[in-house]
Amino acid sequence: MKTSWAILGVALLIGGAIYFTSKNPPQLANDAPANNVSIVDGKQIVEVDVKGGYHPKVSAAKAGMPTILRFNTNGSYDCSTSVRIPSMGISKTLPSSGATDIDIGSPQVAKLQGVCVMGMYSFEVDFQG
Ligand SMILES: [Cu+2]
Repeated sequence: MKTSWAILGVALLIGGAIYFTSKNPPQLANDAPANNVSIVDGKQIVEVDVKGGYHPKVSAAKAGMPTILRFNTNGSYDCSTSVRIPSMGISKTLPSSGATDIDIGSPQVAKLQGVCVMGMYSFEVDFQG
């Protein structure tokens, strides 16, 4: 009797381990909210990778906080390196590799839209209250 309970317990442990492992397959990480916003010295830094478009396409940030947009390029030679944020009158040509910071002040609640010079690639920073 004691042995069968022990076997059942082990079976449950293994089953549970398989269940929880299968609930979190690695590919789900791509669907998780982007973790690309950090706060350094009271400023929030929103990092956007630039290469054949903008990644992540949507970032979530805090409204009313001094904000820096940081564009990271790495062997990027396509038109996404010519980035524009029309609502702020920002137009910037990024180096093919490096980090380019743009201070955008403390935006209020808004969805900030950025596009490449041709308008084919876009990204959004969602400033939330
Ligand atoms: Cu383009």
